[in-house]
Amino acid sequence: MKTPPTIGEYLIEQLHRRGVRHVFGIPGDYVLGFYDQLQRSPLKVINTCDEQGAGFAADAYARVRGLGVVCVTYCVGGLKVANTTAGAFAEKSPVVVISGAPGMKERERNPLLHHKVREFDTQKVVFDQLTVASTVLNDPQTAFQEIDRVLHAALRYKRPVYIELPRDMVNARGIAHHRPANPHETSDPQSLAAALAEATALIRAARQPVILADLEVHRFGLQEELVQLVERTGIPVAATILGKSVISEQHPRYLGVYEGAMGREDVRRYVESSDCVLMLGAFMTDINLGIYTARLDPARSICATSEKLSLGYHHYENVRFKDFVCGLRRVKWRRRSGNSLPKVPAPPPWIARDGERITVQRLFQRLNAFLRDDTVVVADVGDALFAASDLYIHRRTEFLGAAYYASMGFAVPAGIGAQLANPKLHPLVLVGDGAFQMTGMELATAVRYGLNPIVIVLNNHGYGTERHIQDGPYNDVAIWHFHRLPEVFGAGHNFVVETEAQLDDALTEAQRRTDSFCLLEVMLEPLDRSPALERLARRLSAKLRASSELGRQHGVKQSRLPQSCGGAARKTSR
Ligand SMILES: Cc1ncc(C[n+]2csc(CCOP(=O)(O)OP(=O)(O)O)c2C)c(N)n1
Ligand SMILES: [Mg+2]
Repeated sequence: MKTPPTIGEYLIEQLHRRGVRHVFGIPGDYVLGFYDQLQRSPLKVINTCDEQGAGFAADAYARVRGLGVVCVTYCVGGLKVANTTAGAFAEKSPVVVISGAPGMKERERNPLLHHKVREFDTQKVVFDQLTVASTVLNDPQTAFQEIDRVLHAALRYKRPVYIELPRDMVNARGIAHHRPANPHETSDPQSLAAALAEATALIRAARQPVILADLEVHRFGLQEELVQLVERTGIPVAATILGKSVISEQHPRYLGVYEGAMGREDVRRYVESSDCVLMLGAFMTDINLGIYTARLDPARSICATSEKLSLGYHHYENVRFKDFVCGLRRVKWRRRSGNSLPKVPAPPPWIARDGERITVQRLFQRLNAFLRDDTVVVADVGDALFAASDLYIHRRTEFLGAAYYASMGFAVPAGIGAQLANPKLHPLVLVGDGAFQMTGMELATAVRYGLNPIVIVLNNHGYGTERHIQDGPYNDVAIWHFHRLPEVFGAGHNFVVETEAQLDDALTEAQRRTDSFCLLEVMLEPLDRSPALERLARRLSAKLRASSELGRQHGVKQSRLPQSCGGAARKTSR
């Protein structure tokens, strides 16, 4: 009889089968046994500086490759990836969190073992809230089945899962002759047929249908289906900021990013005057809806996601998102010819103006010309993200940003995850000085594993986004000497950019120096901002004023709101 694999070996085998080749994390004594198995496996361990870096990298890896893994020790490591797992949950990214834990034998009589918080299951209880499925592999009889169940849930729902591996179970053997489950869920055929018939009739009868494509089109790998649907029907397509790049932004039927009143006015007018908005995989977050300025009438919308399908006020049960999209694509359409579509404005030609100081707007105009087919743009929270919404992405799936959960610190580690997930991609990381201070040390990880991201630090001396909503000295950050980082990390290149000409030179150099990371520190005025951030800040501060007004009416004392930019923020770093 063939000896069954150990629990750790089976887990590795199943991850590998699902396309995983890298595992991000930091070991600890509760997970060292499993790290030893990883070391002897075809999966490569990527040691980051901090667990949060590993979590963000695994998230980006999952977005690019379909599944990502972060592996940490009990509580001290696990709880550090609670934030990144929350982000992966909120933005639908299938990340497997593997955590070591005290052995089952060690737990008898409830001793106070190191790293324990309250109960042995405290960490599991936390992750129950942040994942779609979780398990503690505490029984060799059920471990393989549990691994199958949890990994299936990650891929089915495109959300994170949690696997706790007690250290005395890593080398325990599971049951013999286990056959990995391969559940294949299908739509209810009648429900699917009825939904497709109704949707087809609605779209055919519509005067000006439009597709609004969002994040799930990307997560479920339906980009090609979307392109075909657009081409066969001739229906124009807009994307949300979360779904940016699900279709090439140079496609002739592409309208641009729709973000209610925050986006381009011609796109807004076109989408909102449509009598049939086909929302595919849409995630109706406040930012996607332009801080609730979007005016989309549910009565005239078809809304399909992995969780629900509604046509106007009709709801259909048991229809898989993928089957609905593929079904629509297969319908025999008469192609509409579009005459008066809003046109994505071509990036203005860029010529450096002599002696002119660089601004956010000019920086992004220049970056438009810098993007290539193999670029993956990774944007951190802050103006890096807002300004990037106006970039023109060439192919599909090359824009990664935490545009809903919006945790700072995403971009530098995510650039690492994206490049390892697909080595053909060259990351262009856009990050504010504040966000860089959170996870920028992961550039050391890029150096260690031979990666070469181009990192643009938007140095506006503080939390610029917040200055435009409500300012005070709490929005200043400590001054860093970014140009010394290559010295600290023992590799990489640094460029200080103060003028338009320096930006040109630095980008040309960065394209040549591909042996390691290139860091461009772009010196900006503290109150400079992109047109997109200007629109957003206006909305957010109005909202903030409205809620403090409400608070005052309820007798809550209002704090003083300093309007100016904090003094220290005006100093430059050199
Ligand atoms: C982890 C985390 N902490 C705090 C915030 C709140 N926040 C949103 S934007 C922002 C400022 C970002 O500063 P920076 O990275 O320098 O970018 P900038 O706004 O200056 O472009 C802060 C603090 C957040 N989104 N995430
Ligand atoms: Mg900043």
